[in-house]
Amino acid sequence: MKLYDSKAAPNPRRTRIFLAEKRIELPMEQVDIMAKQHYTPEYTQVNPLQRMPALVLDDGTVITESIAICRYFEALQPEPALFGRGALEGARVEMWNRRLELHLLFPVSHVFRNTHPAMKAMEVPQVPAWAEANKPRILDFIGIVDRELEGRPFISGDHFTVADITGLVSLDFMKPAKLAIPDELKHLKRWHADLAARPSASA
Ligand SMILES: N[C@@H](CCC(=O)N[C@@H](CS)C(=O)NCC(=O)O)C(=O)O
Repeated sequence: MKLYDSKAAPNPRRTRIFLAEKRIELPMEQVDIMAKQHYTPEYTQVNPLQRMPALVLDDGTVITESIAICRYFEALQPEPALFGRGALEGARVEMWNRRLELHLLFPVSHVFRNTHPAMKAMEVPQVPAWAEANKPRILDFIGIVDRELEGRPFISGDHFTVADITGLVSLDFMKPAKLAIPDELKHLKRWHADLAARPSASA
């Protein structure tokens, strides 16, 4: 089994944090995005979409999509439960993970990819106006998340889950996208700091 990883990129980081929380160690191979290693014929054969992460099983089966890889390991090693326990908790985790992906991780990614000079060769064409259109949506959404977090430690309830991982990675990704978290979002800042202090955050 081998995980194709890219150290600086947010989606592979979601998978690495998940594995660290489960204390699962895997052989990893770095794919350097800036050196465009993911466009090589060798990697394109692994993932024709030329994206990371990608997990290759011993029989050659390839699993891509960071959350699909996380789900695979959740099924292999259910503890600690990171997708929730039971119908309601599972639904809440799925709801928050999707909300955080759709309304935070993807918009922040649009801002980064459409403004950062290093992404020019990978985001063709770069559309700065699309980055601008996403900025107010991000602020609106993190305001909602801030209000939700009042009175609960984690985004889907009392337990740390994969939704918190998506939250942490998205909020950290705001920095290279040159987006600031407003100071008045106290609950969001407390959540962010707590998640960043977990040992898995440095995975
Ligand atoms: N939805 C995919 C997204 C994968 C993805 O876009 N990965 C980025 C790194 S965060 C990538 O490989 N980018 C290469 C490129 O844009 O050329 C997932 O969750 O794994």
